[in-house]
Amino acid sequence: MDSEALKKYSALHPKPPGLTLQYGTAGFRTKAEQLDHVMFRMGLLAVLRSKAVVSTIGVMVTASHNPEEDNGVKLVDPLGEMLHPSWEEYATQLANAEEEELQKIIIDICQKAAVNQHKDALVFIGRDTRPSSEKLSQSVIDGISVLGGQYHDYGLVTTPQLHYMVCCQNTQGQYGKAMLEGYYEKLSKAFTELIKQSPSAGESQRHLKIDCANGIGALKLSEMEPYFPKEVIIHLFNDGTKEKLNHLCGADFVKVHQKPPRGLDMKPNERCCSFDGDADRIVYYYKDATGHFHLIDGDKIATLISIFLKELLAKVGETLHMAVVQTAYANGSSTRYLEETLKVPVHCVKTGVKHLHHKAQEFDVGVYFEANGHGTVLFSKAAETKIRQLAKEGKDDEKREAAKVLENMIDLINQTVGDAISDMLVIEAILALKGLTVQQWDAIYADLPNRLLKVQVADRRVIVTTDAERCVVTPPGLQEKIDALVKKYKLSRAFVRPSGTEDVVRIYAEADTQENTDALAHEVSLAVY
Ligand code: 16G
Ligand code: ZN
Repeated sequence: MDSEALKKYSALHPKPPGLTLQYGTAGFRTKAEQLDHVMFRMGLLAVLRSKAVVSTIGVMVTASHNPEEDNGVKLVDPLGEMLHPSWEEYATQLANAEEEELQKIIIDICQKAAVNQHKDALVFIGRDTRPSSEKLSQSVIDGISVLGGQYHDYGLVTTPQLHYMVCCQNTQGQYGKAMLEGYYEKLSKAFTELIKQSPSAGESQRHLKIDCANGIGALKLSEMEPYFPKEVIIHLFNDGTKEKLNHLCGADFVKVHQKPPRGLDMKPNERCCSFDGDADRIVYYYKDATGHFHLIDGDKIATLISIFLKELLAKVGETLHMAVVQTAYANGSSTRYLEETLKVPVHCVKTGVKHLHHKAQEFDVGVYFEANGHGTVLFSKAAETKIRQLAKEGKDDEKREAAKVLENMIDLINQTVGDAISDMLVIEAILALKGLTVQQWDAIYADLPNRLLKVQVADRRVIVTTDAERCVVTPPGLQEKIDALVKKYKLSRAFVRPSGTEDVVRIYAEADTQENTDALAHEVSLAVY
């Protein structure tokens, strides 16, 4: 390490005095003007991580669904997963180190994590469309360069595209080519194959309206559109040319407010969807003939995908175990439908993609979705090999055809992380193959009314939870109060948890009617104060 160069460059990216930040569920996220030093230092950390695991590491500059003025950064591990939890602490230490401690902290990390300084380092960088992202990604590059790392800057990409590139690079192309064209070609080839087999193939056009949250999704969908089969027509709204990123639009806005985004003109029964600002989340919705808005969230997406995959797995007849992973926010009706009607095991884990992804890896086929629309499907290596083999050599026609559909699904799904573009194509293919309208999909089960509230408390860390955040351990007595409130209502459930991204405590409630749900959420919020 060239300590003079480190000092010199670090001084160009000074840490605001007194500022401390934490590598949270989604990396660092705050006002963009506070992040320059964090970006430089995450460039340093990416080099150390790359040397430690002797693989390419990703750095994504984005603040997802946050307001345009915010920004953030997260590291992507070799197979496209989130940074390993054991390194989150190093990220936090490095980000908060005072200028003069920086070198010592780097040496400490190298020792603790057995980083071999002599290894090469390669870092892939991507960024979203925020005005601050370009300059901040230059600061990441400064950090990488000062420690002698190599980098490839993909420029503007969706978060899941960067995860995909990192995975391709580290699997020597087995997952695909580490290039945007490679991503577009792989996904659209699988999609086209699937659409070809739908009962209405070639007969009618399929239209979909997409709210791109004024973010990166619009750019990347425009690039990909020429690859789509001609019967699929997408209409892009909120493409970022007129309005601000995530402002009154996008998947988070639609889910939280349970209403349509601004800037998308919706006719009755038209199928519409919203991406979030970095295109790793998606929700669908439509307006019925009476003008009533229907949200189809991550839980209903998981259900649709599970129904489809379960049928195919039954047809191929191998013992491949499928499970669904959800969080406490999953609507009770979705869990009941999956367990009781579809008879698929459901597991509940803590909020945050890394927890869902980790759990889903335990199964042959692991479907995971957060209610907010972030999710994907993971196929074990063994399941994938079996399916590809059956698709090639299966004796019986029905079995082989089912295996071929599954094989295309495997190629269409971005298994590294939830991906709005990939999820959208998966959903469109399933709806086409099953001949389902958006209303029929919505009618698979009826959501229980639900309410999400947040309250500001003096210190959200006093609330400690267990049982995948469904039960409060401290402060003592709070869980008993919640239990007593929940008992007053039918089909009710409620929980509280400290947010991992904001300084608030979140409250979730569901019950038989919206009125009861709102009353329950309100009563629980009073108990939290
Ligand atoms: C982050 C998570 C998201 C989770 C949300 C919860 C990732 C990539 N993102 O955005 O999955 O739903 O945090 O936020 O893990 P909260 O802790 O503030 O409720
Ligand atoms: Zn996002």
